[in-house]
Amino acid sequence: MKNIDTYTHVRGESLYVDDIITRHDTLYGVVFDASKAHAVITSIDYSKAEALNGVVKIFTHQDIPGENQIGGIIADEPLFAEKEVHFWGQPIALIVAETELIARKARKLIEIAYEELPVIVTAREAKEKASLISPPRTFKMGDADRAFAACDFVYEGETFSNGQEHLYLESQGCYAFPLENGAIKIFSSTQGPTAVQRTTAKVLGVPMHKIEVEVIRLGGGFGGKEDQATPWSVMAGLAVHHLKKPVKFILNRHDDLRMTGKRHPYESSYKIGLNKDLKIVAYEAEFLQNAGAAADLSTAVAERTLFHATNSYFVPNVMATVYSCKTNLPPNTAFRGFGGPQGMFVIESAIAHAAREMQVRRDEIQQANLLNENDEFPYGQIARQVIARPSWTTAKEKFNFEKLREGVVDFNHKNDHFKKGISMMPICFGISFTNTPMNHARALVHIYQDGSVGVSTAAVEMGQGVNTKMLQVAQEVLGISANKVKLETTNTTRVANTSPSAASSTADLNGKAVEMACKSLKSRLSAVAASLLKVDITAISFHGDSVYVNGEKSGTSWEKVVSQAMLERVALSENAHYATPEIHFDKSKEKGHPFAYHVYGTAITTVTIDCIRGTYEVEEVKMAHDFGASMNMAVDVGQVEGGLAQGIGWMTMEEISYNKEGRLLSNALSTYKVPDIFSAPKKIETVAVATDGHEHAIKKSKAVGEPPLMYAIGTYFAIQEAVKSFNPNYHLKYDAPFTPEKVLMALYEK
Ligand code: LUZ
Ligand code: MOS
Repeated sequence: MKNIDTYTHVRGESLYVDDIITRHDTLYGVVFDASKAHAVITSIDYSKAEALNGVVKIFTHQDIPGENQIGGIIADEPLFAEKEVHFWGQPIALIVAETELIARKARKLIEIAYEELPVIVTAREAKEKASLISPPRTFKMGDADRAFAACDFVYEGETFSNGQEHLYLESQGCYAFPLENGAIKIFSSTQGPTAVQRTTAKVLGVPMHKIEVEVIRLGGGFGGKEDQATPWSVMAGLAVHHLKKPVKFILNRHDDLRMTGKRHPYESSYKIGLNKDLKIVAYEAEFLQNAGAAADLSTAVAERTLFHATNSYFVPNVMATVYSCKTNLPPNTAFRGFGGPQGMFVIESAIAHAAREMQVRRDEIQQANLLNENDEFPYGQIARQVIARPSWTTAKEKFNFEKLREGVVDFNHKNDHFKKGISMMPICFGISFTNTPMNHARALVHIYQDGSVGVSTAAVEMGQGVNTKMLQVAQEVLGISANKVKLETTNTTRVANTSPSAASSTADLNGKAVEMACKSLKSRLSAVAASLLKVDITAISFHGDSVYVNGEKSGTSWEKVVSQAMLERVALSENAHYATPEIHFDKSKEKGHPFAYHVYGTAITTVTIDCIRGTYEVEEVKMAHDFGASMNMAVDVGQVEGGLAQGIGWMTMEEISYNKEGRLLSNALSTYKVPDIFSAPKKIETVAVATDGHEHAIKKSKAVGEPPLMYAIGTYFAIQEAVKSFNPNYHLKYDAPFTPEKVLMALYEK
């Protein structure tokens, strides 16, 4: 089935926040933000800005009736700075004016003076100064120290992976307007409607029922709107609360780039111990996460780094520690993979290091250590229905890895100025929010009296196709055609207390709830049909808008049964709640069973570098992916290819840069390069690994949002292979992104 949004997307008719028809008296907001990364505010003078014709009011922390606090996990983040600022771009005030242009002009008229404080930009510096968001955490299995002592080979090294800008096409924004009796409705571009509702209520000091949040769809989220869509909506809510007028507030790209957090940069170190048989016996890693100036989701991201520290490998002795380091950058946040990619990059680096020293191929070490059934993860979960080896073998055989590799070797013999590199990259990603209490969702399904159906869930459509999957679930359970089902907007008054659409879990959690609601409705309608047709209820089924009796089509339609149900006063609405079974985690022991299941896969990447220029092309990426029993290959392959492209950006070209004063230098698309059609692989091939899927996945169709991003880690090592074959003196570095500039330096390194 095609994504149900394709028709309105290509016609430009899909609605986003900025497309909502505005009321005639709508006002516009612009943020006034800090122009120092760490400083005491010694004075602010708003008088000139306030005097500008068309400026309605400038809101600061003094206008907050409730709490000036928006921290989700740790209460360490004010909505508006009070006496001090902690990052460049930190909101200080919201200017509300008759037009956005006037508000922008007013911003330039605000006079502020600072007394500067020392700025911390890197995680290492923060750790040295004991500037931490929370105490470090360690996952431990076996006895790494003892194991290292007995290893044939032990290597140590350091790695860096940079942050990444989400660059959702639709920047952050909202439209808020007053309802009656002090209630406020906010249209928000958020992955987390409940977070917006809860935080707005807290800041305004009103009950949550006064705040209604509605999400039509997002022009991309990628984690950047899991937590960081909230402040803008809260600010608009605050203005509506005081002014009793609608306020529209959409960040322009410059403001968005400067003020919002990104993927966390990580400075890490590793120690890997192997035996002659290539088995990894011990692994130790220390991750320094650059959290920025407030916690945001950093502690959860850090936790996922530990969960994925050993990627798709079984290592019997592990010690992995993560520090969430507090720096003076915008608070870094969720980004597709959520700390997992950062963790996996480190063990892949350690393997590359070991392979070079031991004079074996990377893939030989990788293959020797892939997870097997019943292996234990360092966090205590026993690996079941493991697809690590099947995906590896499928990739190797289907894509004829040995032949590809020989082709690369042959090419490199024959060419001096171009070199090729090839890599294998297995992935293993845990599905569920690592925070067990978040793994639940609800659905509200109405069957209208004409037989058409409306489905509301907590799922936010952000281009990933979740609405299409929800529609498929409803349609298949009820046995009706797709055009009878409509996916409603995501709204906190219809589906309350939602977890954000995140963690690759949205289709599973919400799909299971839709399935439960539709099953209940179907059983009620089956009873109606049975009495209508005077047969036993067990004989009834629904297919293609018709009632079937013992598998034979009857003359009775779906519509007829629904209208009969109305006459008999049978409830045609159902609300269902789903919570993932089995999962648990004990943070005091750092052991448990946090994931419903894991998603596996293996990618083969080939690159060609131009050894005169340092430029390169990703020739082809071939992936054997564990879709389970995919319910929609078009949507799922779209996620695989999109995730891969986004990961390639992170690994090769996207270079976030802050100066020593904590000012973002890569603050526009002229200074921050994202992948375009020319940097995408020339050829992408995806095959499904033959598996049955998992019962905790919706219709056994496994989660697909985040895992494929990590295939792109293979690109880094393919480039590294190519560099090595040109320059045998190149000393391996693990410093992502591997930009053409760094490639050039590596090619001519002595
Ligand atoms: N968000 C979150 C996530 O709150 N918890 C998670 O475990 C997670 N994982 C991936 C992406 N977003
Ligand atoms: Mo996410 S990184 O699943 O919001």
